[in-house]
Amino acid sequence: MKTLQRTFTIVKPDAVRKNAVGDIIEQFEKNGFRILAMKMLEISKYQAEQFYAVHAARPFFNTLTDFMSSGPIVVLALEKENAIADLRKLMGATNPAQAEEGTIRKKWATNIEHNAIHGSDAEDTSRFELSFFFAGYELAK
Ligand code: FUP
Repeated sequence: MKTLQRTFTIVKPDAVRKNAVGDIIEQFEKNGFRILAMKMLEISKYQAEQFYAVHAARPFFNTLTDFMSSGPIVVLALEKENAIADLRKLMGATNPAQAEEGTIRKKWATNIEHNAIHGSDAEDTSRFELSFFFAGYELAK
């Protein structure tokens, strides 16, 4: 029996500014992810700080939250078998200089700060991140 898993992703402001939204969503679909929910929105600095609270003590927290509140983002709930690990693989390394050929960050990221896409890294973070951006009814499918 197939065990479907859900994960959460953000097309970040840099990728939206590069008109990369369509290409990135196409890559999700071509790689077997089902789109459960999706929306485009802007978040405030405070909302970005809440979302990235786990990184509050890191030196890049201020620039990260400035960047994430600098323009529109697209948030998606995705589903497939092994979704969390498979999305991380499709995204590529955090620093695009280390990202493998064929990954989204290799193609679209500018640098480690402006790296095109976010993806949940574990089951607990995916639950938190999905519920941060989507209400229960939007995922009840
Ligand atoms: P990832 O899970 O690959 O997005 O990477 P991390 O959780 O380590 O970092 C979260 C975000 O912080 C990155 F996507 C970009 C930003 N960051 C920096 O701006 N500078 C760094 O040195 C590391 C991460």
